[in-house]
Amino acid sequence: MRAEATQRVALVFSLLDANGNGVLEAGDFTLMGDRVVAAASASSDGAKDAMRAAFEQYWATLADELDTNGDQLISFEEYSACVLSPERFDATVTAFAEALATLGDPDGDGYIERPLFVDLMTAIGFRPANVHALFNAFEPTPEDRVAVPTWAEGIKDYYAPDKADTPGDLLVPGVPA
Ligand SMILES: [Ca+2]
Ligand SMILES: [Ca+2]
Ligand SMILES: [Ca+2]
Repeated sequence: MRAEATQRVALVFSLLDANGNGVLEAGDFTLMGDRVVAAASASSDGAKDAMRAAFEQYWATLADELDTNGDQLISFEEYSACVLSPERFDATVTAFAEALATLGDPDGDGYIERPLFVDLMTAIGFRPANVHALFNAFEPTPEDRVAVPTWAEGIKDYYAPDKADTPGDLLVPGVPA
C-alpha cells in the first residue's frame, strides 16, 4: 500500500472513531451524524435524514465487512483490512459523499460556499486549516464557491482506501489549525 494511503487509512479511522475510545462502534456514527446535521441548520429535514441514514449505512457496511471477530466493534487492525478490497465499499462511500454534498447545498444551486464547507468538514472532525487548504485546492469561483460534484468526487476519492495524490491528501494530520 502506498504511504499516502496508509496515512489516510489511519486518519479516516481516527475521524470515524468520533467518541475517541480507540474502536469503531455504532455510537460513533450516530454521534458524527448528529454533529454534521447540527452544522447544517439551513438544510431540509429530508437532507438531514439522508445524512443520518448514510452514516448508519456506513457503519452497517463496515460491521458486515470488517468485524472479523463479531464483537460489534471494529479495531484498527480489523479496519485496516478495508484496503484489501476497496470495491466492497464503493456504494456506501458514494451514498455518503452524495448525502454530504446535498447537505452542503441547501439552496440547490449546485454550489457550496466556504463557510458551510468549513462548518461541515470540521463537524466531521477535520482541522479548519486543512479544510481551507482543501477548499482552495478545489479552485473556488470568484464568489468563493465550489461546485458540489467537485466536492462529492473529492469525498469519494478521500474515503476510497486505495487512492493517493488526491486533493484530500491536504487533510493530513499534524498541521496546526
Ligand atoms: Ca469509538
Ligand atoms: Ca471486532
Ligand atoms: Ca448552494
